[in-house]
Amino acid sequence: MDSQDSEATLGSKRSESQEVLEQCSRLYDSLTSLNDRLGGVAISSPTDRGTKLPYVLLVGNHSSGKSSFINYVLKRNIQTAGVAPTDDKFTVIAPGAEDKDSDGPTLVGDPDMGFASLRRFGPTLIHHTQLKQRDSHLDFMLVDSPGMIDAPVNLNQKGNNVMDRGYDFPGVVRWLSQRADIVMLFFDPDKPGTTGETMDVLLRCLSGIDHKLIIILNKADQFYKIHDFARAYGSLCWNLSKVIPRKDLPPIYTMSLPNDQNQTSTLAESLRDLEHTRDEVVQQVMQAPKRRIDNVITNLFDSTSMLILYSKIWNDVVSRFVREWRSCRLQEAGWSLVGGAGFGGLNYLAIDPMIQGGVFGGSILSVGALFWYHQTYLQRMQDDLTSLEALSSSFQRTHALQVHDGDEFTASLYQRSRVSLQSALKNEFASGGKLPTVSESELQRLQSILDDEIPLLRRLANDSR
Ligand SMILES: Nc1nc2c(ncn2[C@@H]2O[C@H](COP(=O)(O)OP(=O)(O)OP(=O)(O)O)[C@@H](O)[C@H]2O)c(=O)[nH]1
Ligand SMILES: [Mg+2]
Repeated sequence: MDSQDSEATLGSKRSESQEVLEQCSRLYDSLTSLNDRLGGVAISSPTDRGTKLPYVLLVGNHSSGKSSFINYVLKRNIQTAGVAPTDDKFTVIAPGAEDKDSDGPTLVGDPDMGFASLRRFGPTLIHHTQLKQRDSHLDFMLVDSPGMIDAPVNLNQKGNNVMDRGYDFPGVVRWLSQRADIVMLFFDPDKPGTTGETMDVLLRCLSGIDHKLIIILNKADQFYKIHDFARAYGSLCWNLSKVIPRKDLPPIYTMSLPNDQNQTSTLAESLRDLEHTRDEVVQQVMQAPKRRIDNVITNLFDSTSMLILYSKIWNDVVSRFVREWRSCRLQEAGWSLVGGAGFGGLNYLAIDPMIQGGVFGGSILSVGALFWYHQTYLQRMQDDLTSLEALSSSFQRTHALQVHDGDEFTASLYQRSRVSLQSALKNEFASGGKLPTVSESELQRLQSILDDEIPLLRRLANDSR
């Protein structure tokens, strides 16, 4: 194949990938009106659907080699590397026509970049972010982060670590890792998972994203004896196993970056092996744009599944409430009818007007009292139906098969959604308006996105590689 042919094939593959991404975006948009009807919190808003370009996030201990890795991949000295804690900023390194540095407010203020919703973490964070545009061969971004330090973790009442850095560092890492296409977690021989902040971040921020996690034990050239390596590796596995509760840990890449000290190791022969691993890691990082397609499709699958689960529980709660509400209103109408008929009968029989008045007043009072009683009862019913225990019963009723089969994905969707579902239902009840529900045809439409359209998109995405 000559170069023109290969360029044409590459171009057509790119446009196929673009088509898959656009189709995902259209399908996602089609979910938003239903999401809005159900309180707007089941899936993330379309204005916060991630960055325009794919990106790789680097997190880990200070001095573990994050910035050096970026310089190595980009073959340029972009980030400052040093032995003491060096970076105190989140740096987005993006490809651009020319070299240009911008500050945090510029980065966050640019709606095209996709970092706008970082604003919620406050001005201190914004002033600890920056953008470096560099003329590079990459078609994705790299996000360098401040190294984690061994300060005691300081939690506020909501459980957020706010005081050490002046902003919620784990919250920011969670925000960035949820939207990232690859998350690289760096450790080094000195601190193989023993830094308090690293464990805190791992535990609270990186759970559920292990599919895009690349764990790296860097600076392996610093092991002078095989025992040192065994001890550090064992300690890292042990620490990780506490926060990634799976039988099969994600792979750990042991590598080293070119460095003045490389040659001093007595394990110098093994360094060639470490170089292979380093190349393998770089290869993985280069896959970020392809991972973006997978992540976008996975996100669409996840959001559609979430909306189906949300809708089914929502319908269950609303229908139970509406049933009770109808029965109350029927009873009130029945009593009004009986009162009206009694009054009419007395009137027809020309009974003493005093008695008629008494019957009329009595029936109005009793219907009023019944109405008041029902309102209190319905209010209690709303509280009961939206308690977490009742929502759990609704979940078990509406997803009996999945619960029976021990479907962990559905269980995790429920775990993630129950608190937001609870507050959305409470708000809806409090608004006092007509309670919305999801029709059978809307549910079928969602199911067909899961069963037909997403598998098709996955096939298209595979073909475009
Ligand atoms: N021996 C050795 N040194 C390395 C390796 N990778 C990085 N270094 C050195 O380790 C020091 C810290 O590297 P950085 O890249 O600044 O580490 P960092 O993770 O960005 O650190 P912070 O920005 O403080 O979080 C520098 O002096 C690097 O030259 C490696 O594989 N082997
Ligand atoms: Mg750094």
